[in-house]
Amino acid sequence: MKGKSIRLALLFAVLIPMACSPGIIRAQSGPRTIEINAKKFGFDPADITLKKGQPVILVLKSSDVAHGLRFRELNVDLRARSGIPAQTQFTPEKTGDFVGHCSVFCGSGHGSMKLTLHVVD
Ligand SMILES: [Cu+2]
Repeated sequence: MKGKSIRLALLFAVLIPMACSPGIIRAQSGPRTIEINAKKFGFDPADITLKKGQPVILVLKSSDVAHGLRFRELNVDLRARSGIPAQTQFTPEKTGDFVGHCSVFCGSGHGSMKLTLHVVD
């Protein structure tokens, strides 16, 4: 019984600091997941900085109608509907700014829906 409590205490002593340091968890748990919320007529966030060579999972969510997010240069095209997110994993291989646009016509402001990925070294 006592041994079990000590093991539990040790487990928490390791897990709690890990849970409080997102940097450590990110480094150990594979791709970084980024949630993007789309609604008429914009993306939140509208700017995301990525590291070249670091795999990411982009999750697109819509809170109103169907929206898309396409980066031609990166071969990324997501389409989400309200309540039905879409996701993709990719690894940016070159630095630069990449502008993505909504790829599903969603109304009068559709053409102004942009999201910029800044890929840095
Ligand atoms: Cu649109």
